[in-house]
Formats: sequence, C-alpha cells, structure tokens
Amino acid sequence: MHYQGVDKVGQSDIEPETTPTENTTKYIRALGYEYQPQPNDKPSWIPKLMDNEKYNWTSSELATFSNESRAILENNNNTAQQTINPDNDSLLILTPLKNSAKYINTYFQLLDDLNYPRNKTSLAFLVSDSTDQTQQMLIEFKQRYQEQAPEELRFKRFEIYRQDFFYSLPSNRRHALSKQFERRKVMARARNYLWTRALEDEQWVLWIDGDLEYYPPDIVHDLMAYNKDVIVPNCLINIKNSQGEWRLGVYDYNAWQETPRSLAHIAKLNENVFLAEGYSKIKTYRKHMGKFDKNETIVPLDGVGGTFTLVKSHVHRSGVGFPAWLFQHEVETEGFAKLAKANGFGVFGLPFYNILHTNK
Ligand SMILES: Nc1nc2c(ncn2[C@@H]2O[C@H](COP(=O)(O)OP(=O)(O)OP(=O)(O)O)[C@@H](O)[C@H]2O)c(=O)[nH]1
Ligand SMILES: [Mg+2]
Repeated sequence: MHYQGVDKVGQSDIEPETTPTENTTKYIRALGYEYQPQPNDKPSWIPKLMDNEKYNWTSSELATFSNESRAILENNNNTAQQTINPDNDSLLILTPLKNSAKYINTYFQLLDDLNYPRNKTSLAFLVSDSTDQTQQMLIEFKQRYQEQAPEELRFKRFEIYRQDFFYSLPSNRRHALSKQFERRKVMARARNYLWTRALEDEQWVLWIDGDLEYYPPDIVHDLMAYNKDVIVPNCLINIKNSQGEWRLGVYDYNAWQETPRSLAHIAKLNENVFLAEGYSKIKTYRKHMGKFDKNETIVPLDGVGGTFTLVKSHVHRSGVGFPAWLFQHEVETEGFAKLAKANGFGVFGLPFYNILHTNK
C-alpha cells in the first residue's frame, strides 16, 4: 500500500467523535434575531489581516485574470450548449462556514457583483463550531443585503442555520494528512445538513466556499450554459515561490480525472483506504484539472472540490449528497462526484475558467 497514512486514518489515528448532547443537535436552528446589530451599516469588527502576507489584487489585474478565461470561453462558444436561458431558472447558493469572519466581507462583495438575477437567487448558510464573529456578521449582512435593501436588490431567500459538530482542529493542523479523513467527514455532514435543510424548488444549487478571493461576475451564466449535472471551474491560488515572487498555482487538488494508471492502482487497494489528494506522500496517479491543456474547454471529471461547484438540483434530489463514509476511497466532495457518476450523472470541469481561493 502506498499511502502509509491510510491505516492510521482508518484505524488507530482517529480520535473518537464527540457525542453531541441531545438538546444541541436535535434540530438545525434557523437563526433569528437574538443578535442586535450595530447602528452603523458596516460591521464594526472587520477583522484585521493576520500577519502572513496577502496579495492585494488591483481591479485591473482581476479584470485581466477574468478576461483570460473569457477569451477562451468566447472562442469556443460552440462547446457550451447554450440550450437554456439560465435567467428563467432559480438558484440556491449554499455555503458552509466555520470561523470565517475574516472572509465574509469579500464573500459578500463577490456575491454583490454576481449578475445572476437576485430575485431568482436564494442564499443559505450553515455555521458550525465557530469561535469568531462568523454568525454575528452573517446576521448583520442579512439585515444589510436583505431586510434593509431596496426590494429589487433582495435575494429570494436568505437563510442562516446553525449546527455544531463539536469538532475542533487547530487551524495550523487542518491540512495535516492524518487529520483529513475526520476533517472531511465533518465537512460532508455539514454540507448534507445544509442542502437537505435549505433546498426548496430551485433548479440549481451552487456550492461556494466562504474563503474565495475572486470569481467573475458572469460565472453563473457561464457555467449554466454548459447545462451539466455537475460543473466546476479551475480554482487557483496566488502564492509566493521560493524566490519571493507571487505566482498563480493550482489550489483545488480535489478536481481530477481517473487515469488507467490510477484505476489500476485503486484496484489493488483495500476498500478501507482513503485517498487524499494533494499530498506528495500519496501517489494517486490521477490527472488534476490544473494539468489539462487550457484549450480543452470542458473535461469529464471523477472528483471535484467544493470551492465553486454548480449542481443541477435533481442530482441532490435523487439522493446524491456528500458521503461522510468512504465511497470508492473518497469522502465529501470527491465522494459526491463519485456517487453522482455511479448514479449516472455527468461531472465536468473547465480547466481554462479560473477562480481564486484566498491565500490567507
Ligand atoms: N458549517 C461548517 N462549515 C465548515 C466546516 N469546516 C469547514 N467549513 C467551511 O467549508 C468551506 C471549506 O472549508 P475550508 O476549510 O476552506 O477547506 P479547504 O479550502 O479545503 O481548506 P483551507 O481553505 O485551506 O482551510 C469553508 O467555507 C469553511 O468555512 C464545518 O465543520 N462546518
Ligand atoms: Mg478554503
């Protein structure tokens, strides 16, 4: 077995899940008005940037970033089916949040710029186990973007739910390999609690992580035009290389395609093996979305991440959620992709269409 961490994760290294007390998990609380907002219209606790460096994008750099994707999109218009008029549909944007206060301003700025019709867009958030101001800030943003906004700017719905899983992990340990299986299982549960609670009659579900730095305002139309069951853009990150220069690199290693070699490798694995991506210790032999030629405008995928994932609601309604158990060696979003494919749905990625994850 190549992945030495597997036995650890599957057996001895797992800390027992805390058993939640009955009265805190009996239901997901829809949050109400217990929080009193500040009188000024900006949150007074906009978090200070942490010590590590953050790249400050200028608007012209972001426009260039976005135009590069758009140029390829427009050159390849025939690839997108353009069979639907997305604005006739309705969209539910789902975002799980944990200790996300420092990202929430950017989250809402990006949402504000999104040009999908507001009255066809609903928002739902699930907050878990947060020790910062995430929940209070969300409530304040709800007041600003919904209750105090002019009617034509309001979203169709704006729901905030709270469900704790009593799982904590120091943020500097959250990418430790030995923690991925349990961390991703909790995230799977959070996503399932959210979509099963929030989905009403919308045709599309869009999963957006709370910590994105940028996505283009047209992205919802652009992705919907492909008319796929599940579709993801390519999520990048701006980081400093060893020479101290800022460089764009792949962030979302969860978007990948199986290869003959990866399938042969999987065939030899014990069924209890969890295959985490993006760890040099683990050889998976898959083709990550970042490795596709940018001229390949759309590629079938076998794994996706959740940073920005557009799903036709019928996929979820058919019972396809985020496995919090191993399904074909995966959990959470990659497990979702595998489960979707096993149920006959199509899962795709756009290697040329870039969005940005925060580098903080
Ligand atoms: N409700 C809820 N949301 C969570 C939980 N864990 C993570 N999230 C949120 O899920 C989304 C994805 O989690 P991230 O921690 O960003 O995962 P990641 O992108 O793989 O890793 P980093 O961004 O590098 O930490 C974010 O919006 C998080 O705030 C959880 O236990 N409950
Ligand atoms: Mg993230």
